[in-house]
Formats: sequence, C-alpha cells, structure tokens
Amino acid sequence: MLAAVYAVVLVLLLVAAIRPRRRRRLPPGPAFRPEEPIERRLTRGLTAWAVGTAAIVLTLTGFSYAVDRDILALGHRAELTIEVTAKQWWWQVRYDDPVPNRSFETANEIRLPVGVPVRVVLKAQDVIHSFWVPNLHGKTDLIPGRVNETVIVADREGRYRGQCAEFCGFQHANMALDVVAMPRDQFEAWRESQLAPAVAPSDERSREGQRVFLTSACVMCHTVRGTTAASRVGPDLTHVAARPSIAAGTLPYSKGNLAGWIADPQRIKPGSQMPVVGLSADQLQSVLAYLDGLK
Ligand code: HEC
Ligand SMILES: [Cu+2]
Repeated sequence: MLAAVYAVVLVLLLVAAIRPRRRRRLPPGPAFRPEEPIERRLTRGLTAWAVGTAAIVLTLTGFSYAVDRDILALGHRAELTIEVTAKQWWWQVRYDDPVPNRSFETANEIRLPVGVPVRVVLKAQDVIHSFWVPNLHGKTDLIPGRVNETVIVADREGRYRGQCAEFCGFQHANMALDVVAMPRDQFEAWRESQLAPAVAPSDERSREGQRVFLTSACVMCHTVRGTTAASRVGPDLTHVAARPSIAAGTLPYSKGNLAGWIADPQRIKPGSQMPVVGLSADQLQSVLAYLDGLK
C-alpha cells in the first residue's frame, strides 16, 4: 500500500515537471481569475484528493490498531513468564512458576518451547540496557526501577542470538544472550534438569574443587543450589556446564575457556564485575573439575 502511495506521488511529480511546457502555449497575459469551468474542476479535484488522503490514513490506522490488538492478545495467551534482569554485563534469567519451588535461575541463556508465546519481564540493576533478539522482536529497554514487558514467540526451532542494544559501559559489546527454541518435550526435560539442585561431586578432585569453591571468594558472589553458596552478585552456577557459553556469550563453553575465565576474567572482559581470585594452579584444576561436572 505504501509502495502504491509512493508511486502515485512520483507520477504526480513527473506530471508537474512536464506540464509547464504545455502551459507556455497559452495566450500571454495575467489571469486574475480562472474561468468558471476550470475553477469547478479544481475544486472537485482538490476535494477528491483530500478524501483520498483521509481514506488512506484511516485504513493504515485500522491496520495498526488490528496488529497492536494481536500483539496484546499474544500476551494474554502467554503460558510462560521469564524475568530477565540486565546487569553490567550479563543477563540474569529467572523462570517463574506459580509453585515457588518450581522457579529457578540461570544466566545468559533463554530456552523456549517452539510456538508458545512467552512473557518476558524486563528489569535492570544498574544502568539502562536494551533487550534485543533481532529475529524474534524489536528492542525493549530495561530501566533501573521500572518494569517493562514484551512477548516473544519463536515460530521455528533453533538458536537465536540476543544482544544488549543500549550502550551500557565498557563491556557493552560483550553482553550477548543465547536464545534456544526447542520442541515442547525437550524444553520440559531441560526445565526439569534446571530445577534439580547441583549434582554432588563424584570424585576426589571435584570434591576438593567444591571445598576450594566454598571456602574462597567465589562463594561471596555465586550460587550453587544444594550447597552453602547462595550469593547473587554473579551468575547462578548450579548448571553452568550445561550452558552454551560463558560470560554473556564472550566465550563458548569449554573446560579450557572456563579455566581462562577463572584464572583471569579481567583479561578476557576488562572491567567486568568478577575480580581475579588468587588460586594456585592446583586449586584452579580442582575448581575446574568441580564446575565442569555441574551439568
Ligand atoms: C566479586 C564477585 C565475584 C567473585 C568473588 C567471583 N565471581 Fe565469578 N562472576 C562474577 C560476575 C559478576 C560474573 C559475570 C561476569 C560477566 O559476564 O560480565 C561472574 C561470572 C562467572 C562465571 C561465568 C558464568 C556464566 O554463566 O557466564 C563463572 C564460571 C564464575 N564466575 C566462576 C567463579 C569462580 C570459580 C570464582 C572463585 C574462584 C568466582 N567466580 C568468583 C562475580 C564474581
Ligand atoms: Cu547492557
């Protein structure tokens, strides 16, 4: 429709550009008043023009209203609510459930069942961020002290990349989000696995790693459900080894990348809110064995 309007405007412009040449053939001399028939034609033409313009604007308003209603209705059909809290520079993701002990938290990843509308509640802890998964929806800001909402539906299975779309400081570019749309049953299985507390370490090395984790600075900032670690400064690590990436999409998940991150987060993401914790090489290996088991 807009293309048609554009084409009509261009044609009229062209006509206006060509016409004066014809006019030159008229007898010279000033015309104080157009003759009666010309005047009547002009009036009729202008009236038609005004009515046409009004009709087009009203039609477009109608379309816009219908689409907005559809989007709103989508929100009422939402079966799932996810609360996303943006922080410098990572995403805290909470899956809410009417039954409180069926809620859980993860970080930097959102999993959704395909074709199901999901309500996303957006908050920010420090500065303004913007939630943006280009293939799923438009940008919505996350503003400290305010709660915004958006509804997303993934029509096709697959992985979508999200990215903070509002400059939020030094590591703004390293604030990405993995969105994974999966079939309903796979999603439910994932949800059950996330609800479970962390698996207990099974060998000597990981047990030592857990001991180091729970007695060093890590415990001041991270949660591992099922242990005494229950701080919420950094991401929940209960199932960290099952995530596609670490540090908000900065590195794909692997034991090697995890080692690099824990040994020196400031080299990988300068300015990030995780400090270098002085661990010996042996302690680092144990912590790695422990975290890599948190599937
Ligand atoms: C002062 C708080 C603090 C301390 C202490 C701390 N962390 Fe972190 N940690 C964070 C924050 C904040 C992030 C998120 C950083 C980012 O992505 O910008 C993080 C991220 C991580 C991640 C990546 C998680 C993910 O899903 O992206 C791992 C793994 C991790 N920390 C392990 C540890 C370990 C092991 C220790 C102890 C040796 C530790 N942290 C100590 C605050 C802390
Ligand atoms: Cu941000």
